[in-house]
Amino acid sequence: MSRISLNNHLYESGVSDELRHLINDISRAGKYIHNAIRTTDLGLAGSSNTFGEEQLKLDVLSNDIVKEELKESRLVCCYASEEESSEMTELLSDAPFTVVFDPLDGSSLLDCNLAIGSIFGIYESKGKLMGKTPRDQVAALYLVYGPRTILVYSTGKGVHAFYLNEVGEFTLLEKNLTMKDEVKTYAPGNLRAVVDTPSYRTMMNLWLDEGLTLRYSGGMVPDIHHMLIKGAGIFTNIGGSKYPKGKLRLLYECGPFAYIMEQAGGASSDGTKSVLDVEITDLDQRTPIITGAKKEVKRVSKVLNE
Ligand code: AFP
Repeated sequence: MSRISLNNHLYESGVSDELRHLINDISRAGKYIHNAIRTTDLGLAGSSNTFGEEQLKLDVLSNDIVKEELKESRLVCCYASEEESSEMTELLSDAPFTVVFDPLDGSSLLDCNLAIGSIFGIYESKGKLMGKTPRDQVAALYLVYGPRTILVYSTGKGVHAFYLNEVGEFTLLEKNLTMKDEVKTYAPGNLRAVVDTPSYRTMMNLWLDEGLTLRYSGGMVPDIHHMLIKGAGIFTNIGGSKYPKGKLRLLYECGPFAYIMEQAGGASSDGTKSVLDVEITDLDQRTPIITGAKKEVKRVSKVLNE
């Protein structure tokens, strides 16, 4: 039998039992979210998140689903969610992990039926994240909900992808996703910043002149997943006047993806250093991000700093 389940892959990779159980529990949340996307109406919930953004019923439901699984796991001391208040919530004080997550990233793309995702970062620190960096994560994973639902995880031993099969099990799709030092596609986020950030316009013009192909959906999860599957590409979301540090959050979006991208042999940068080395000072903090093929991340950082 050639089928390899997520649980078996974690086990065979020597991941600790506790972390394996937690990742399995998070993957179960992903299955419920997968189902909710297909069955819940797309209306507004009548509430807004920490950032004042209106929440869809699905944003609220996905958040509840994740919280439920984290609680049931009895392995999570504390969590912080992009959909909740700017404080950590304690679940079980002596449990080993802290989980940060964006339960439904890209939900503004839902009504157009584009791919969206969930993002998770796992820390061992019991709730104290201030002063730490995303390099302290012990695992990161994401789920992309597209024509297929795919889960990608890393526990620091490579990056591995699983698809949700017809009987509801995550089954190995590809192990050791690897970034080549090659850039055929670019995914330039927060592009409105070219208006007042001339160096970003310079970078865009370079890509246009070099004949690169645009691959940008507006969903961080599918846009970065595209690069990891193709093993090439560059993704940016950098600052301008509307979002001085770019649009994306360190804890919930950039940190987990930086961990996964660097594990796949790619790079991440906030313009000067790896996103994995950006100090966490606030749960809501944003950071510029340049991530993808190593050499290109270096070149983009240089152009943006000129
Ligand atoms: P929504 O969750 O509001 O749809 O935003 C998605 C997102 O946070 C991220 O997934 C994208 O990479 C980014 O926004 C797109 O940003 P720009 O609109 O600035 O390109």
